Amino acid sequence: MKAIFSGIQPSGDLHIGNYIGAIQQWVSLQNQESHRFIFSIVDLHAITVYQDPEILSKRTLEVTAIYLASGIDPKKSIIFVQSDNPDHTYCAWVLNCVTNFGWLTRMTQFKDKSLKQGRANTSAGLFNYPVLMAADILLYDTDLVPVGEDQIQHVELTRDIAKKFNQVYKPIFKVPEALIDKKSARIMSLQNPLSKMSKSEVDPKAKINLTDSDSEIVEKIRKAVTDSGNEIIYDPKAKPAISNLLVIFSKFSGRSISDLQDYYKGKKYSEFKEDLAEVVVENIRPIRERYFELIDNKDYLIDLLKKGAEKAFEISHKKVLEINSAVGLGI
Ligand code: AQP
Repeated sequence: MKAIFSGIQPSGDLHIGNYIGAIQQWVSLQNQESHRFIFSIVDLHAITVYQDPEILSKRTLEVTAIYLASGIDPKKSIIFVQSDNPDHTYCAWVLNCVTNFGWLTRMTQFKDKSLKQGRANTSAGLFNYPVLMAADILLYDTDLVPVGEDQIQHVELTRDIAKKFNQVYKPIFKVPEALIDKKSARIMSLQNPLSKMSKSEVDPKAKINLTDSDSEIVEKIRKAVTDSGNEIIYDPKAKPAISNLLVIFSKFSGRSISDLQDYYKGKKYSEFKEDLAEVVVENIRPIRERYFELIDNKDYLIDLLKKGAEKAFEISHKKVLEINSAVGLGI
């Protein structure tokens, strides 16, 4: 049975970039009966940057409710909170010991985030975070990791770590691959199409959250920046803003980008944006409505997460015993 693992940090409100780049892919994969699906809420990753403790645990439940509201089915997938399974940090420590320091210094996400925060505010956890991600993936004999483009480098590092461990000790880790939908792997900010749509973005107009109301969505799309000229064509270099909106339109409508380009030939940006807003509103509304039902039912969510953590531990602990035996840990 092939295994698919992925996760999202409860570090802010989830947006349509997280949905299109990750969750939408997970939902479409989920019907393959030959696969095992494991989706985590990776709270230990979130604390690599300071999180308000009360808000963090609330957000963990919110992300769980978003997974379910978006169509992740707990009967088909294991859903659990990363910190509920101690095997992740244990395995991360062992993997740290086979990870070259130089590999981590090359991680672009670390470089970007530490530059933004300033070195003095940058934690060692942020530096080591890709090793914890490698542990998340390798503990479950994962074959495929469906992620957005910003995570490809971390999956590549996971492959390097697995190969190094297998070579130094015993070949116990499966070497996973990233699963990427190239066009939708990087949804950009609605206010700056050269920068990624991000949870930590401070300008609320730059991102559409999965819990935004209909009117908020319409307003954000109306105010989204466009490019010079008036043609609606997909050309990320010359027309980054319109290209981004075309990808979002395509992902929510199921229409191809070339079909959209043909349809909007000679039409105005305003008409295109109006139709885009309608499509996004129609797709987000059922997710938001289901989310608000679920988030009111905390006991159900907590129970589901506890059961998920037990199932995850059952799998991961077998791998921990293999690690111990390969490395010679314990007696
Ligand atoms: N803009 C995006 N376009 C496509 N995919 C995206 N993902 C994130 N942003 C986009 C994908 O969503 C999953 C969850 O990511 P994460 O929670 O591990 O953190 P991240 O990639 O750092 O996401 P954010 O939203 O940018 O959060 P902050 O601001 O907290 O750093 C991953 O599969 C990611 O690729």
